[in-house]
Amino acid sequence: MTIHDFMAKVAAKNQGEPEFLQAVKEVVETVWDAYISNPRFVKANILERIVEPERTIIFRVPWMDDKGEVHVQRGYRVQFNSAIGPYKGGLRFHPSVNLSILKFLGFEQIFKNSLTTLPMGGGKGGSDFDAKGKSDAEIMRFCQAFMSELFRHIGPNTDVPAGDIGVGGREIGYLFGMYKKLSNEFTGVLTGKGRNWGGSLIRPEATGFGAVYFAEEMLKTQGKSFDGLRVALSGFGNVAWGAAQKISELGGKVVTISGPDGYILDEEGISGDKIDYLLELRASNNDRVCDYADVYPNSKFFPGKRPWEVKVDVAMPCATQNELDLNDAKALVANACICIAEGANMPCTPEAVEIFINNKILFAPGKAANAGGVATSGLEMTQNSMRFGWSRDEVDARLHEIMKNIHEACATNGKQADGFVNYVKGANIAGFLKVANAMCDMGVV
Ligand code: NDP
Ligand code: 2IT
Repeated sequence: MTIHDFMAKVAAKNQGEPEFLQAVKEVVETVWDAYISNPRFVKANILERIVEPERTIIFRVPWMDDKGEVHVQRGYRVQFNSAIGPYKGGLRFHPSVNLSILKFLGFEQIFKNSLTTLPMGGGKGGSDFDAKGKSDAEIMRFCQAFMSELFRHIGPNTDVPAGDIGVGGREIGYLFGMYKKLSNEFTGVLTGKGRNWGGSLIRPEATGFGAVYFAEEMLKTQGKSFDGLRVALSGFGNVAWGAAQKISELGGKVVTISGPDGYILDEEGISGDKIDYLLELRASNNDRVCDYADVYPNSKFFPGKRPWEVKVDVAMPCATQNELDLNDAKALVANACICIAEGANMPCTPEAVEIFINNKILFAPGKAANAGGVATSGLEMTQNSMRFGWSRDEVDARLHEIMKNIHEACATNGKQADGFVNYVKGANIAGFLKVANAMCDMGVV
């Protein structure tokens, strides 16, 4: 069997799922040698088993809007792999959600969760619900309707969902409330919970903080730090917010954020109260970033454009998949950008990644760089099991340590003969080996 034959078989079985095939191809190409040279893996047919979700649940979600009109969305939960722990991964509510996107996210989650060293399998779910323009009551009713089916498929030792695009603290509250009512149990079945009802300190900031900690480790390998560097962020959601905080704290200057409508360039730096304003912008359910320029008139809005044309030292895409393409990558390289760390999941296209690696630029894939979010979800699960809560500093110190360890695992498995670290290869191999060995240990199930 060659990589080509293997991918042809996967493509034939998963037609009309481009994002899923994109994610599988990257993993298969980078782990192939480690796989094929291990007779135990090959005998157990691990690679073909690992690209097939253990279970996929698709369900109808009917809900009523404020005018009394009834709408129907589609709900999903892809329970991808439970070899090293209960399924774990976020819920995404966005009109673009389909099976391909959730399978790509669930597949990536297997390796990401493995890298955290915590006992969590991989899963992802969500719905094609569009929160834009919806009232709080409509969002509550939708979350309740979604959970009225999902609750029978999840549990603290079975599957533990969390947030992702369109699902933040407010939605987790409504989802948890409905789960608690239906199951008659107060349990750690979701993460990203509010602080007063089982949540962990630092979880809201964790993905952004973790991505910056990871980038900091990469910069250190070149004797550099964030101090004095210019940074481009995309998105203006949870991940971008956390990253902006930590970058400012470390002395870096965030000069861009973006939305589906274009990007903001703020040469004075996005720090202090401007970071708090991001929360307001996000909570407005307005789907646009341009309002920032009205509030901070010294900044400039570039409609329909992406921030990657701005000259920066570090770029951190924190919005969505495939938001940084070949031309964007070429522009960053031409502007002497030294480090790209993916806060979002798969934001760089394969062609963009190839440009970064060929130019020997520090490039961190999402499954390594953004693993701090799910790692802190894992820490939330630990605290729920202990019926105890750690302090902010304790959680932050554990998160920091986990990100340093993931960086180390990537460096060990991805170092080339010339010393350059291919973090894509390193992350995929390190994440894969643990899950593959666990699957072998458990027999053909
Ligand atoms: P949020 O919903 O909080 O924010 C998403 C942000 O991206 C919003 O500002 C959104 O704007 C913007 N956005 C959406 N589509 C586009 C687009 N086409 N161009 C530019 N901006 C866009 O989600 P998160 O911050 O939680 O998630 C962002 C990314 O990080 C996703 O890829 C997610 O999978 C990943 N991630 C999230 C983790 C978490 O813990 N939350 C953990 C690890 C990864 P708008 O709402 O206006 O569309
Ligand atoms: O993509 C991700 O890792 C997340 N959205 C967070 C998942 C989680 O379970 O905290």
